[in-house]
Amino acid sequence: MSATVSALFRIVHTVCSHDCPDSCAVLVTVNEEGRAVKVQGDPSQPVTQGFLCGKVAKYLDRVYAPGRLLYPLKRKAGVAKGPLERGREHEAFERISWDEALEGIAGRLQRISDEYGPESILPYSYAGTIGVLGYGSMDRRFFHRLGASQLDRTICAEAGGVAWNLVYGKKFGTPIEDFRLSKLIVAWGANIHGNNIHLWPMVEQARRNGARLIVIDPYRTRTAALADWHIAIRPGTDGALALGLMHVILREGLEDRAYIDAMTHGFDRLAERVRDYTPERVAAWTGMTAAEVEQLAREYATTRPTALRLNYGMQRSENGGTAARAIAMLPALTGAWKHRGGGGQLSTSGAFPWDKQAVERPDLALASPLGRLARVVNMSALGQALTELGQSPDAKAEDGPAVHALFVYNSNPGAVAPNQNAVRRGMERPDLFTVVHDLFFTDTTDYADYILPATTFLEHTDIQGAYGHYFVQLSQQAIEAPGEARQNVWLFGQLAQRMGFTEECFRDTAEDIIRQALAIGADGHSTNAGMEHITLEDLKEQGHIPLSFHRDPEKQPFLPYTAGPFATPSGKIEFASETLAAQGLDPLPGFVPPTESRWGVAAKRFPLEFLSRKSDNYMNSTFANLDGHRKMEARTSQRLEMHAEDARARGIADGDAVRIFNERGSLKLTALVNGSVPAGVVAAHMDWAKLSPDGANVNALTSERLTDLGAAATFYSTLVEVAKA
Ligand SMILES: Nc1nc2c(c(=O)[nH]1)N[C@H]1C(S)=C(S)[C@@H](COP(=O)(O)OP(=O)(O)OC[C@H]3O[C@@H](n4cnc5c(=O)[nH]c(N)nc54)[C@H](O)[C@@H]3O)O[C@H]1N2
Ligand SMILES: Nc1nc2c(c(=O)[nH]1)N[C@H]1C(S)=C(S)[C@@H](COP(=O)(O)OP(=O)(O)OC[C@H]3O[C@@H](n4cnc5c(=O)[nH]c(N)nc54)[C@H](O)[C@@H]3O)O[C@H]1N2
Ligand code: SF4
Ligand SMILES: [Mo]
Repeated sequence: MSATVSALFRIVHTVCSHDCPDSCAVLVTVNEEGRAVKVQGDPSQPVTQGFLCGKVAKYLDRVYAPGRLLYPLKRKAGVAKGPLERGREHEAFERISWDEALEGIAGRLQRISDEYGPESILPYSYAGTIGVLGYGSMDRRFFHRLGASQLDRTICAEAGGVAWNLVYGKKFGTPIEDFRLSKLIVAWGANIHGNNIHLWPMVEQARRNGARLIVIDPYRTRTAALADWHIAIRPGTDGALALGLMHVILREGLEDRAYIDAMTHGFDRLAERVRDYTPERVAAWTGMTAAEVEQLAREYATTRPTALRLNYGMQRSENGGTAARAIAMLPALTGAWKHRGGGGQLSTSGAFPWDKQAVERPDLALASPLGRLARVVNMSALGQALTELGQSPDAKAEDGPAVHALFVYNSNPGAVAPNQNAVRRGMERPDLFTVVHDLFFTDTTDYADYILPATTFLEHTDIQGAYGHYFVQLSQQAIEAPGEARQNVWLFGQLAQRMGFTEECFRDTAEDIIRQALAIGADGHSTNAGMEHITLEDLKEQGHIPLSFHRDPEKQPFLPYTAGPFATPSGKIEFASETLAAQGLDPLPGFVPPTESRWGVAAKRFPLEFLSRKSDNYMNSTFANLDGHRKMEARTSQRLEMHAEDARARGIADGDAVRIFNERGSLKLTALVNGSVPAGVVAAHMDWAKLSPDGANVNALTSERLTDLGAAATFYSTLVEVAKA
């Protein structure tokens, strides 16, 4: 909707496209000169409830930031790739026209494809925008048709996602609005205040009605500090705790037999397995007492309704997949799903069945020089992909060619990818052709041959679901893009045409692709399951429309996983997985401590467990370049949070300069002894490498080791040592 408020102002419905479960409905006020003058949360959207987080409340600082990239840029001849001083990046580049940029890039990609095969081109992208179009549409079509390597997007949620789907088949969860009805909320590896702020009013309302909040997080977040019980569990031991809770629940007969019999598969084997996980053993791993494990189990199993907010924090460990899988089984064991306000939420993304085939067109791979879908490269091992893959003399033929072109968009791997030093060695290769599409100079653009200017969600049209709620939302363009900034859809459509791809789909507009994503039928309604009541016209009018099962929650509350069959092989909720067994893996959850943990061999040299956490006032690396956001983050920015005992043992006092290091890298930070971490654990927040004292950020220390399920990144399984600098 673009309602006219007065002759002078328009209000436009947009959606915050940052990688956040809340996907807020944002109203943008635009003045008669076409300038956005205000952003506010839509009061009519039941999750947004009229407010935005601190990061996006200041969004016009980003939209109108003086540093916005406005024109295509090309690296000047003879300027080597590598870190550039902030504010002087433009000196390494020259301004060119879009025409020159598109010609130059298309020509080079063609030559690389001809010489090394199209799989030597690696697109690298993640969730700079989670709009359906921005996240993966024309770009996918382009890279499929080109025959470029496919990117396995594992950097965030794959371990937990695969785990959840092994148990339940599809990612649904307790509606966020229903958490207000809970009597016990367990935030498990979920930083609600920092990362999921729109859940907080629901938590507060539940607590006013007598609910308790338990937070399981090694770090004392603001959410943890406000909880009734903060369990500062040791990193990477959540799987053990979940198995211990099951042990107590079954020992004391607190499970829901009727639910288990009707809905689940493999219960007897699970029951046998958890017999080994006594509270005493679990206490030794987790750092809790046996009595605490028992207390948590009893409270969890006897309170109705009980909801888990399981977020992605606890699955960024080597054993994070199995941990998430074990935790996901808890509400199935106690039948918590049966009660409104009970159950749990990891993600709601499974509820949005966009027509991905139409949007991404994987069939175009058949028209590529390969004639098939290309190889898959794991984004969580980018360092290896750029420095090793296909490069050693004894590289295996089936690995495919070395990477010769890297096309980055929606992502800042120079800051967010693990094992930063390897990533940089790769991106420094003079023979690697690198294109970056972004809104600012970043840690990654310092390595680019071409930089292309991108748009904010105020400047383009997109459609969005959410991974934390059940609303379909249309984001309408509110203002003109500044300079020559262009939307992802436009960029990849243009490039396709320059490459001579004649398929009609490369001429689709954003609105065409929105219709395809909704699979609009002859009568104007979506034909996607759960979206049949939705038309594009209604979306334009209303901005947000709930999925069908969530239209009238008071009369017809949505209770996930209360009616089968489920989308698992057995049609039941799976405690035991034959899928895993067929892969030679343990069909049941079990606990193995991470190799990079206090139990691992490397702990002799690097005895501290390192949490390289997100910043509450940035979005991963986004916003870290803005002064206002930096000010909000000042308290913990460039600090290493330590326990007093660990500091004392190393002769370190609060405020001292320290060096933190392991075999992969090192950085300088300032010690902050503030009670936020237990002994044996240190923590620091992610910032831009180029804005950090010695030009590296926390990912100089993290590894490319992958999780047990989902082949995802293991940011929170990292060992380090710290010394006074
Ligand atoms: N402000 C802000 N909001 C964000 C983001 C941001 O960067 N800033 N990022 C967005 C993105 S990309 C995502 S994926 C979501 C993620 O949101 P969350 O899932 O909440 O992810 P994290 O912040 O990685 O981790 C949550 C908590 O898990 C804790 N943790 C670490 N290791 C362990 C462990 O072994 N066990 C347990 N129990 N807890 C552990 C961390 O200390 C952290 O406080 O947030 C999104 N929202
Ligand atoms: N140590 C450590 N590392 C982590 C994490 C952690 O907790 N600790 N978290 C991990 C997680 S969960 C995630 S999801 C990843 C996130 O990694 P990324 O997805 O790379 O996230 P951002 O750092 O936000 O970078 C997104 C970039 O996309 C750009 N962008 C925004 N909108 C658009 C657009 O429309 N078009 C284009 N072309 N660009 C756009 C932004 O300006 C920004 O530079 O980081 C991971 N890295
Ligand atoms: S980052 Fe999250 S909380 Fe903030 S405005 Fe966007 S969707 Fe809402
Ligand atoms: Mo993420």
